[in-house]
Amino acid sequence: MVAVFAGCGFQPSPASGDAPGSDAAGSGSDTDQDMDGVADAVDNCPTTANADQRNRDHDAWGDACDLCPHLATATDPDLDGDKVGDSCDPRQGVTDHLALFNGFYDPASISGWTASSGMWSLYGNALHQDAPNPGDRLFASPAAFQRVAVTTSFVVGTASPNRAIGFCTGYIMGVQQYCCTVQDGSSGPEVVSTWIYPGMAAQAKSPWTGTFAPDDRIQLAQNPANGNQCSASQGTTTVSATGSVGPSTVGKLEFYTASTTASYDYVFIVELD
Ligand SMILES: [Ca+2]
Ligand SMILES: [Ca+2]
Ligand SMILES: [Ca+2]
Ligand SMILES: [Ca+2]
Repeated sequence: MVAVFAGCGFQPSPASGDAPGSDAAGSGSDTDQDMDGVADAVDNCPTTANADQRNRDHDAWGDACDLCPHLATATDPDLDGDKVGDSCDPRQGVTDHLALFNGFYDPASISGWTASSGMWSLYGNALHQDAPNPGDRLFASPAAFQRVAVTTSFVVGTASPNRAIGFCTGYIMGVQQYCCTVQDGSSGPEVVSTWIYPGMAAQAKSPWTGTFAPDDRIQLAQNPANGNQCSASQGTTTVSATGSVGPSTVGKLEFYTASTTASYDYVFIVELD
């Protein structure tokens, strides 16, 4: 069964001005600067219209003005001034831009995403892959991206032998994609792998020292600026596998599961200018 989502996309625009919940004298009106219907005193983005007040990481900043919307931070320093916070900036000191953040709140928030196989659905503020078939995929083409660094987080549902969870960036089926996954080693231990599709040619594998079992939460990140590095993090443990080449052109993002189910929390995409 295939689920196709429709609705409006979401593009955050980091704000300047008063911090959420504050209203410095002379910096704006005392009511509703961004006229989004939420008074400044309680608006988590006082100068960015965000009537929904969505705030994935539950910090002081709403998604629409949070420089790292997936990482709860007390402050969001941004030393290179590219509006991607230091704690999530794939290239410190280089100007890039936040291309997309999607918190998977509801169907309307993933416009343009298409399930090509399996059953994907949104509920409970997460994107769920509920049918553990080999090669279940959900495609997105939110823009004609060039090189992108992608971060996502997922919770493992069920896991069977020959399992994998991850994502690929690149062009659609049959054309080269660069993938970042956690998977079993088929005949060995779990691995973090960066690889190219088609051909399944692994560029690099690293033993995954975490676990890959139901209820595990894993953050997965691909960074082409660092030789197409794939990193998997679980708590304070991070394992990386770095290939020799990175994507030169990408127009698609594909979530991918094989013989497992998962619920994805968000996707965070920085385009490398
Ligand atoms: Ca407001
Ligand atoms: Ca606002
Ligand atoms: Ca936030
Ligand atoms: Ca930055």
